[in-house]
Amino acid sequence: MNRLLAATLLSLVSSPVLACDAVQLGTIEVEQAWSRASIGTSRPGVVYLTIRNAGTEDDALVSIDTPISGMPMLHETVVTDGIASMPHAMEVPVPADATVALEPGGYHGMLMDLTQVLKEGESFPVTLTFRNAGEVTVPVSVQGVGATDAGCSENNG
Ligand SMILES: [Cu+2]
Repeated sequence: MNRLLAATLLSLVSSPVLACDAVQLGTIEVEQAWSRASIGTSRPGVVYLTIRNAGTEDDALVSIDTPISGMPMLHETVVTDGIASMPHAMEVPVPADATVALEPGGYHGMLMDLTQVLKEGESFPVTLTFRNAGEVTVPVSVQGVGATDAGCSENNG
């Protein structure tokens, strides 16, 4: 797989999906950002991604933003006595020298009030704000309705 430079982000609106490629922000690396196609705009969309903190200081993802949602939020799926709920997460801890995944069944970005239908094969930008590292915008690739991962080949483990 070709790893494209983060500089190609400058053209992310019109470029093909680059979500499998890592985006660097200091010692933070974000990769495999993906979402699912939506039936319409009445139900919230999701964002999943992987964050690596190669640094020696703990950080945290404190908010997400995207033009395709009127109210993007961080959620955590919690199962208590067999019943799943999705409380609002104030932040997602990203400890030093650790990899944290926003993934089905765990932390995720929830995109309330979608402003457009999410179509498979398209992508949209999401801006992540970290407490220490600051902001970075990554392209999120829209997978099929039943997708369970980013559809990237995991060859750089
Ligand atoms: Cu949620």
